[in-house]
Amino acid sequence: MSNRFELPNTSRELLERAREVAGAELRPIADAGAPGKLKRELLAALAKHDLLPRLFPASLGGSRDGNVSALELCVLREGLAQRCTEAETALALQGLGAYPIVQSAGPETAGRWIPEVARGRAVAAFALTEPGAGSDAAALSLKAEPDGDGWRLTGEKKWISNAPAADVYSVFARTSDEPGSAGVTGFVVAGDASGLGGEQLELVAPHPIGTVTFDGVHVGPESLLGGVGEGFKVAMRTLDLFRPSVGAFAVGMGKAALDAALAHASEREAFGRELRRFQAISQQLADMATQIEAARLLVYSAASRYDSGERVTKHSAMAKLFATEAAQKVIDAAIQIHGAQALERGHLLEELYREVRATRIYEGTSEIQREIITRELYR
Ligand code: COS
Repeated sequence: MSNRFELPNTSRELLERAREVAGAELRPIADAGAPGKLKRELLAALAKHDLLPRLFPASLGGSRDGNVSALELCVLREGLAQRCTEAETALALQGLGAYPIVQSAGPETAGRWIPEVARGRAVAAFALTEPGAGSDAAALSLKAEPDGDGWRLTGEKKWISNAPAADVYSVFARTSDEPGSAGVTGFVVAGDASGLGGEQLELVAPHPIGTVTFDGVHVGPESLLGGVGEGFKVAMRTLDLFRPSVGAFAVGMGKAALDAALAHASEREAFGRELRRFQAISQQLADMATQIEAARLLVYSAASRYDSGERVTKHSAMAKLFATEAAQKVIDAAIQIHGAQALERGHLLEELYREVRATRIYEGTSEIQREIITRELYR
């Protein structure tokens, strides 16, 4: 990146390509399937168009020369979100579920799973949250007890995207009685492991999400993500990478809502003039565009900092916080400008309104992002 304010041409081209593929190829696949259900054909199409493999290094079956680029992840998410949120989320969840394995599993385990995830043949999931541990992730209680040369996992995860149908889970469990983050260890768990169960949940978020139950699930020593007791850091490092990209998803949705509002305000007339001729509307359009632009700058600044190796915990939290809050406001304003038609089921804005809400909760609520930012300010 030549500076922190403009995307390089190659990134702009990738964004445009992601948007086009999403509209022409992915949207029809998403619309043909049942709402909220896992769609493997969407992952296959994301792989066929070389979008999903771009998240992973060629050495692990992806199509990148090197490690992940946070900038490219954001570009892909923003582009896909503008035309097909379901494809966007399918791509993002493969990354979120798989990155603990890319970054922290042994080469054999990474080689077993990542090429399959990168090619859309295996579905990945990130399993941190529990019924009793959401924002306070270090309070998790899924128990991992020594079992032969491995461990036995007992307990429950909840609100896990892609569960219970995922093929591979990055799971965070407690390996010692020590309270807090020090007793947390990460494991790779195969979706068909004996004793693993779960059920789908119906949520306002339209992507697949469910519970995962562990009834004495045995995992071997090769399943470790990092060292024993290092799992919390594995999870936090993954979130540092993915939080700006949740912001990019929000920017993409906000842009789609702004475009719809701009078109409507210049086509629709009331009291003898176009809606955009009313100051009440034109001032809102200006604020919406400014919010989206500010969000975009924060997102790509955090991503480019990540790629240059900087510590990004604060910027990552700022990008997610601002972009998701901004997108919620922008989508709400776009609905207000449209009136009742935007509330009809199946209208783009009705979809975006349902889709954007969860982004202020998952991967750390807005309140947690603020907590992280303030802690970093005092570091
Ligand atoms: N990268 C690397 N290490 C990190 C880190 C990061 N971003 N954030 C924290 N750590 C390390 C700390 O350095 C600390 O290590 P030491 O014990 O060696 O000093 C350890 O992890 C514990 O950190 P901390 O004391 O800050 O943990 P807390 O329990 O106070 O909580 C927050 C930290 C609030 C940041 C964490 O619980 C969080 O992110 N919660 C939201 C969870 C979430 O996003 N859930 C969504 C799941 S995906 S849908």
